[in-house]
Amino acid sequence: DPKRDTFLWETFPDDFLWGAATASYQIEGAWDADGKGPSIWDTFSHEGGRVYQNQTGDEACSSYNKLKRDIEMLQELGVKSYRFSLSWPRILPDGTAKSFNKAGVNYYKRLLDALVRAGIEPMVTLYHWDLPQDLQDIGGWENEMMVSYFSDYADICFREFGNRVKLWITFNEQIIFTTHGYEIGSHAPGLKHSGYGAYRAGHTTIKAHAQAWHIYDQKYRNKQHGKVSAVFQSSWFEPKTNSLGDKLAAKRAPEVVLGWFAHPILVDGDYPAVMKEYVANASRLQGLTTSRLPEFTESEKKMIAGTYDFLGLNHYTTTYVSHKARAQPRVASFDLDFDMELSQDEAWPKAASSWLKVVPWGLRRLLGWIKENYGDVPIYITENGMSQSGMDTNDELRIKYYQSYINEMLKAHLIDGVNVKGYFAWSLMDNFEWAEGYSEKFGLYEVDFDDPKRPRTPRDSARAYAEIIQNNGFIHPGSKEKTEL
Ligand code: PNW
Repeated sequence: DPKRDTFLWETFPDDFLWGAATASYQIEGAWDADGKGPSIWDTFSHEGGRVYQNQTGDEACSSYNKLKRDIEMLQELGVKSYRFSLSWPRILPDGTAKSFNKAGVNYYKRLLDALVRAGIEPMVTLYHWDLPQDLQDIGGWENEMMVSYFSDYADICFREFGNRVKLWITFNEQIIFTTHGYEIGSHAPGLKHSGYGAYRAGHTTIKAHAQAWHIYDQKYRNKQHGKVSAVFQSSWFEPKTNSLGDKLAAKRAPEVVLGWFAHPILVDGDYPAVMKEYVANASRLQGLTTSRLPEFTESEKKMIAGTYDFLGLNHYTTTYVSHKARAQPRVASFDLDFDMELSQDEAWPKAASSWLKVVPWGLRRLLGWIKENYGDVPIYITENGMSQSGMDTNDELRIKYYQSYINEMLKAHLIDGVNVKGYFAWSLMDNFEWAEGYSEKFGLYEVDFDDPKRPRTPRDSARAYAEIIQNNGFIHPGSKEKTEL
């Protein structure tokens, strides 16, 4: 029983890629510097009433001006890789190729050069939620035209940065930015197109991802020898009770949550059968003659299937799933389409984010599920971490979180044979946590947002993570003494 397993004192393969992650809007600041255009997050946060205490990413961690210190922190941790994202409107202020902004491109070239000098391998995300505002003004991800705008942008990034980047991510967590941005409205662009917004926006992103992968494959792979994939977000889903209904609901959950975006790309170019079935049924119940979930054409399916070189996984927590008939005749909502209800256990230790409980064994089960359903695909855990609310560098629970989640990943690798290639802690430092502003802190480094200099201080967890990296896993204190003698 993985829930009761004891700690595994073992190490990872020598080439295991240890890293830390950030995202442009969450850390860079300099929101209008050197020709940068506005993104949907600039608009959304400036609007007021959208983000905790009306905070914005205008200055954030000032990473745009603190490149040296950020790299020094990565070196202190001893990571081999840094995952960061490019701000599309910094590179193309109006989103299109004709607005090419050399100053923005040069910032990322300076960052990449500094990483090369420090011997740190970049993993670069093209889209971590900061869409150029001008593209939202014509509909954003709900508009099919984004497929070609995103492809142009990806092409430019491969051309400008590809000599230094071997690991590319097209999209970070399509499920989060499409549901929160186009369905619930809690993230930019704040639209509440309930029941169809996320499906339409998601549909576009899948095609955009596939196009970008093909551009890399056809124009750059031979010269640059890199890998391209997407990052998927998924919790682990455990049945709330032993009832058949709950077990079936828990089986459905990863098929829908992870499979919505991973299944088309990794399996057959189409949505999972169970997803098509549930959305079609709920649509019918609502009186619609066509499913709210759009369909791919046969040629689109061919274009989408197999457009990955690895799988990126963001994982934070676990939820219980129970069966509940929720689809209703009058209300259309992604949340109600799958007849499941999510909850969490009061006994699980709490982070500062309401959705985040510490449940390490869920990671091992999720990795096993991925192997069972998608085969031996190389997996990078591209985000994992936990939040606290106040300023405090003494973060014992976060140390436990990292040690136990990483240990579960180690068990998945060594005992269950899951092909895990790397791990990135979220996050290198405290940053702008979207609608929660600066109130939820995920950093290995604490950032003082009241000080204009934005000083960074290592938390105890930074030292604990550095030790895991140094040992390449877990060396029993007893055996360590012996080897040092
Ligand atoms: C991710 N969930 O979002 C994002 O990639 C980061 O930018 C963000 O800062 C980080 O996780 C912490 O929130 C998530 O509900 C949002 O399980 C929600 C969930 C998971 C990840």
